[in-house]
Amino acid sequence: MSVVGFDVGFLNCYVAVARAGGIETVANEYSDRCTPACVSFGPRNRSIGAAAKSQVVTNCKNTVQGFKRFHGRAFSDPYIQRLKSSLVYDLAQMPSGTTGIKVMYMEEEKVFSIEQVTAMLLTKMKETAEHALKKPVADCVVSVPCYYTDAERRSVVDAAQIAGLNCLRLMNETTAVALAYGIYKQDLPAPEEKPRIVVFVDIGHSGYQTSVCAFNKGKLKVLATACDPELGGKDFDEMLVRHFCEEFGKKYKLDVKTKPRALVRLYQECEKLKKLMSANSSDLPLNIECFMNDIDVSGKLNRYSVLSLSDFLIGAFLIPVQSELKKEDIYAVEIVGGASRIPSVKERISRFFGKELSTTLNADEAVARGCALQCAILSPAFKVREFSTTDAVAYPISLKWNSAAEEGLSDCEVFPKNHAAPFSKVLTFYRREPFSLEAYYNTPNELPYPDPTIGQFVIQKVVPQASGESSKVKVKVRVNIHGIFSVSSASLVEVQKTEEGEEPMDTEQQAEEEKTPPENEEMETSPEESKTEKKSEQPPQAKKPKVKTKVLELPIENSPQWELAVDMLNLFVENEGKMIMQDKLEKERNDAKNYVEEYVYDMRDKLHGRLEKFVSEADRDILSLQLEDTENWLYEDGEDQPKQQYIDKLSVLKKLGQPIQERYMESEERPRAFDDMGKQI
Ligand code: ATP
Ligand code: K
Ligand code: MG
Repeated sequence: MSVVGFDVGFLNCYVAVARAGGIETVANEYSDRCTPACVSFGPRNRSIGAAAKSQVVTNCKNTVQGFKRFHGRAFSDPYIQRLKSSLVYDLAQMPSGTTGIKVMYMEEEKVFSIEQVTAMLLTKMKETAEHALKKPVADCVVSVPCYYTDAERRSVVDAAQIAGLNCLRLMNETTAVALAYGIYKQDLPAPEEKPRIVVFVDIGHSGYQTSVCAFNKGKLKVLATACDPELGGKDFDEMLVRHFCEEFGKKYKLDVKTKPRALVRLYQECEKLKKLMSANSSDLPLNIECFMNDIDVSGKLNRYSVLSLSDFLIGAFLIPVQSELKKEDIYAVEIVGGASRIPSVKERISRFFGKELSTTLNADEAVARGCALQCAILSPAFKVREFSTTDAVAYPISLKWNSAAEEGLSDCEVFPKNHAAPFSKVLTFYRREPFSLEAYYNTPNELPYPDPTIGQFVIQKVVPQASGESSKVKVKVRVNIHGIFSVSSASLVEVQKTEEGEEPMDTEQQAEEEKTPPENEEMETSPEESKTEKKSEQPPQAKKPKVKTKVLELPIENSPQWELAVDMLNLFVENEGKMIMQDKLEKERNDAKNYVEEYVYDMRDKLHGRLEKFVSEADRDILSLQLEDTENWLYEDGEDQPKQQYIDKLSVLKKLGQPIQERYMESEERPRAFDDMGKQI
């Protein structure tokens, strides 16, 4: 049992774990708590996180970043096609139609699905958690933006599975922040009192998310969310990049866009410049040596010109939080995310809410901490304060189906926008044969996607009653703990003839169903957390004759949009395992090489230092020669050899070096041994 939270950011990832002392964000092997969302592919291995980021310029075509937005997207999606032309690395279509990335790996051209790439990142974060906890990690909670659709969420769940993780909950980023805010608050209103309303704002690299949450003692409820998936820190970088591309075009006659490496460097420098601007009000210089065609470039940014450049961006931070919220109802506006440090953005948001912004949470780590807290709550092995979190549905979900009366299509909104989640509802249909339901988002304009389809769900094995009448079929639809829609079960109510030969009494309702608009279709609702489902198959109706019923479970064929086929998923799991093994072998090979190198330098120093007295001149010359030969070998033939070669080299050297070391050790130990004897006497 592990309690871990992963914030998988567009740019920056964080890992939080629960230990005896509470929740803490843990550092990776570079002692950094931030792990870049970056994967780099090489001829022998992959590098992930900080090691990958250091290759963004040198191995730009095979180093991928910014892939968070490829989840659940068709390759043919115009958005993907537009991005493709602006990326340094290449994209390709997966056999299923989704988006993959094309790179050179192990000296071959490979296409990895987005689930695989995110799984690689998660593998790295998993290792960081395992290192901190000193035990294997599987159970975890992973963050996603609250604007993620069904297909995106399923894609991330698959990625977690490929990485060998058991994702207990996909948690909306702002909801994780809300949990991190609320769980330790001692002064929340009692359950029956008016809740405390807090607005959370997260401005990351890619997107902008806000949520309105209601807090009472022991619980939080998300009332509404509003987001812009395409407005974040990166837009300021892009603005600066455009500015300098233009300037360098005029000043140096350089077409930066034609050189991917130069462009990547410019992006890096502009991000640095942007951060400096948050803390400085003076003009800031930008200098890059050997930028392009051996030319050094320099430019300058003036705060006022930046403000005018970014005016349209700042203006966009006017959030359409559509709720009947009055300013005086808001207790606080809590702001997190790296780009929330941009002063003009803060000003703008503060003005919008008519309130000073609060920064009581750690802007970078709150999401990961909230996820770890949620994992602790869900984990039976960990004791935490009870705190229930009810999330909200991001986009309204509708079902459509062919009506039994052959009047064409019927539809019905099952989960309106901001409906509580997780949640189950039971719908009743009257049918003689199998039928299919199509789930879709009914406000395509609100979606960041051209395709509103969620999936197709076929209710199988539906048969008429023995009397020939339609059967009553109960279908349970739900939005689960990950925010994913499904048809979770279906059952047929078989009415059995009573001895008196009474007619089943459902005929009346059946007739009604065929005429009434679908909105009036019977619908029972129940929040997921209360497991008790209303039993209304046989309402007590004393005056009518008794009818016996039997409930039969029906199989459902689920075909959610862009679902990753099981055999593909299994293959990806297997391949991730192989790649982890390959990385491990490559690391061992490199370590073995490093040991040889270290030994060469170390011995050479010592032979002329403290070991000098313990070796004959002749032996020293032999070893010195060997060391020199080995050093030359390391730079030539020995540059790239199998691990065993290095081990063998080292043992040859040690054969000569070891006796000398031993003689030295012995002479060091001798006087000390005498000292000890003296003490004993
Ligand atoms: P997302 O939430 O969109 O998935 P993310 O979680 O990776 O992205 P964050 O780590 O919250 O994003 O924020 C990163 C962004 O914040 C980057 O654009 C970065 O340049 C910006 N940023 C960080 N510090 C500062 C600063 N001091 N001033 C301005 N911008 C900053
Ligand atoms: K982050
Ligand atoms: Mg983020």
